Amino acid sequence: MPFPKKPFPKAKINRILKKELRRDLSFRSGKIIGSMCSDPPAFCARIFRRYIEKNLGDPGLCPGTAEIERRAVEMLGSLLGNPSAAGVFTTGGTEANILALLTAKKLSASNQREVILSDCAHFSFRKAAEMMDLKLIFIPHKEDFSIDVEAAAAAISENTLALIGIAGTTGTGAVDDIPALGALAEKHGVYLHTDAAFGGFVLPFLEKAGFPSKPFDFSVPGVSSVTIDPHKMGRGLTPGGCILYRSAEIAGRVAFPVSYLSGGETEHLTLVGTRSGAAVLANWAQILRLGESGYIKIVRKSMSLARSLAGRLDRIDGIRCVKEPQLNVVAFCSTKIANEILSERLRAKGWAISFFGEYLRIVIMPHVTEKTVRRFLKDLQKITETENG
Ligand code: 0PR
Repeated sequence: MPFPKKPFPKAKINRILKKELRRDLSFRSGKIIGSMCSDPPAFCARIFRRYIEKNLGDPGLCPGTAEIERRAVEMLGSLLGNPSAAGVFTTGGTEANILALLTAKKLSASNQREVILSDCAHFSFRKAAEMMDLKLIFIPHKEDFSIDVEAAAAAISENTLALIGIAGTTGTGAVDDIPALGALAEKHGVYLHTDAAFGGFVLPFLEKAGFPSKPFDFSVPGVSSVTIDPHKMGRGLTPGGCILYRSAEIAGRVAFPVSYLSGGETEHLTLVGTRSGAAVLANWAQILRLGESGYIKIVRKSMSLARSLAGRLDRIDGIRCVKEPQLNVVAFCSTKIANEILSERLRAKGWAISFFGEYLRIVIMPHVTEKTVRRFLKDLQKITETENG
């Protein structure tokens, strides 16, 4: 499509969109079961639309929006065991994780370059490593898919820049032993970042929802920063990530000064410049709308369905869950045919499912219902019966 010489009529633009976007999946279709995002709630979406012009890249233009962001950060800090945490909303977990490593780098006195992390870590750390020329030391996971802490301890050296703990891995929802990593971080004086992009809005509510939880946040000594994403289990909308630092002093190390904007001297804590204030307002509003009791309800429903799905998967001949769901992530594999074939067959039936090589992943997000799960299991059963002969 060449650059348009003259304006297109609105109707024509809408026709193109309608035609092309027909192929896109919607959360309402009930076919998206491998995503960590969900349909934006109506109230949250309305706020986003109403305040769409807000740009937090120039906070002097919107001091009110900037104030709401400060309150949102404080609220998330108190959820994560540290009301005096400092931080900023980001475009998502990727930007937050990159910022965490940038912060560690800025804090390091010498030229340390090695980052120790689980081989289940999200690929955002690989992006960070490429950008900052860091060396990632991948530690094998244990049978429960959490990091082998002893192996992590053995990898620490004078070149270690940071340790990463994951509170809810992308593939299986496993939670690393953050207290053990925290003890290592304190002993060796190393920066520890918790990636709770997914688990940040699940773990704090698990016990009250009737499921076991694990410490992962600022309540753990040694944790310097935490990624937590409102656009995942925060039930908010995209773009909605957040990075929180234990103190304003740590956050200050990544503050980039800008002098000429409308409000005078200001600083950016993000990688991006111009950024959506509407997304921050909408995600803040969504947290207020739900409150603790709302999140407990979501977590209870998602966890119950995840556990029940895991039980039903295990009863299918030729299918095995690779882990009992610790969070609302269900990972399973085929014991008879190649996982790749299974994933192809499921995708051919319209299921948007994630494939990790050794296993397939379903995320029980709020839009995933019992009805969807039943439909999925029926298709899976049919495929395994046909393929297994
Ligand atoms: N950390 C963890 C533990 C993650 O699982 C993810 C993304 C990130 C960081 C990065 O977050 P952003 O994608 O917000 O930058 N996890 C999902 C995944 O890779 C992201 C996702 C979301 C993928 C929706 C697909 C999808 O439809 O599976």
